[in-house]
Amino acid sequence: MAERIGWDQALSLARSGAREDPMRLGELADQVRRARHGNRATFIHNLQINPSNVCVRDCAFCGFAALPGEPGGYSLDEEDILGEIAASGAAEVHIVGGLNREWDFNRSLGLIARIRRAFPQLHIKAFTAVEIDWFACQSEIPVREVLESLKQTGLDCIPGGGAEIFSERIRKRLFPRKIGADRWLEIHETAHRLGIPSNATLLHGLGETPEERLGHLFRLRELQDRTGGFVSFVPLALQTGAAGGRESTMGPLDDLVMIALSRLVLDNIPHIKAYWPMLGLSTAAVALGWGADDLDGTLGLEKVAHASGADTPRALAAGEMVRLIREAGYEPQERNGSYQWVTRSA
Ligand code: V47
Repeated sequence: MAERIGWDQALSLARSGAREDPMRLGELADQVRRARHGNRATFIHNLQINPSNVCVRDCAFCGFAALPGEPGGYSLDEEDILGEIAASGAAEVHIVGGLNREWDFNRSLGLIARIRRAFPQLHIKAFTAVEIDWFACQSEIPVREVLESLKQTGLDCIPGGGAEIFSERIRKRLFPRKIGADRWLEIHETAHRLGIPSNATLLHGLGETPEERLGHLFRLRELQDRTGGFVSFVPLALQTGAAGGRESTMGPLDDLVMIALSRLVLDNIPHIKAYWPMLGLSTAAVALGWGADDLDGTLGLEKVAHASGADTPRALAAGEMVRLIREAGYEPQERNGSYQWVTRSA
């Protein structure tokens, strides 16, 4: 087996490699991706539900959230959510929302219970570490008990959101009221120890240095060495429609370099997602040759990226995902939430 990439080598790739020979970086990541996943690229028929955008945290980059009482705040009700899931026929629901006192732990747990009862086969990916922390603090229940209750009620996995960038410098400047790296990692570790798999994200474009990006990746790698609970890593490209201020150096090539670095450093996380709502369809398709092996999903009702100015479609049909993957030169494979293959009847 090839030797594991260390900090110095990763830093040299992230600094001079990315600037002087980005294609070489892409090729290295593609070799790793091909050894793991061959020519296959996967996607899932899924649906994103954002029960409420009302959030007390006020993060500078987020165009989705509204402070309590601010115009534009909304809260869905359970009947509507169940109706949306039924209408979608999705294999997976991804639930993520703001920190809203109306959506406390009991109500959120009740939502999972109702979804599980109505859709026994549905893969339920719900509540970021930020929301889990909020539930625990508001209800004065330990994180472990929050996660145990969610698991018993029907939660399958927790999404990777809320990690942003593991840098105290940037957290203090842009999201000072949100949990930091230590707490985010502690919650994921607790989930993994309870047998709840999870994903991880990194939000790039916030003015972070190559060292800060790599610091984030290496902390994830270290936790994964100990638990093995991360299934997928999702680099999120900052959308600036609402918040403004993406660095002028940011663009598709930087997005691809981020994906390549992720594939090279995170040798212990099986999947790297090219999240098309934020990357754009063309960059997401090209990213399949830079280390990514999965395009997330059809994503009906996605709101977080689009509220922050993403100009990608709101959702794609499964057929459109197949076409996108095929036209990029890969073999499309629909999957379920556990990355098992799904065969669609014509
Ligand atoms: O937590 C907020 C980010 C996340 C912006 O686990 C922004 O499978 C870019 O986590 N520009 C939610 N990003 C999305 C997310 C996710 C997406 C796809 C798959 C998975 C998974 C997880 O979006 C938030 C925050 O980190 N975000 N605002 C913005 N302006």
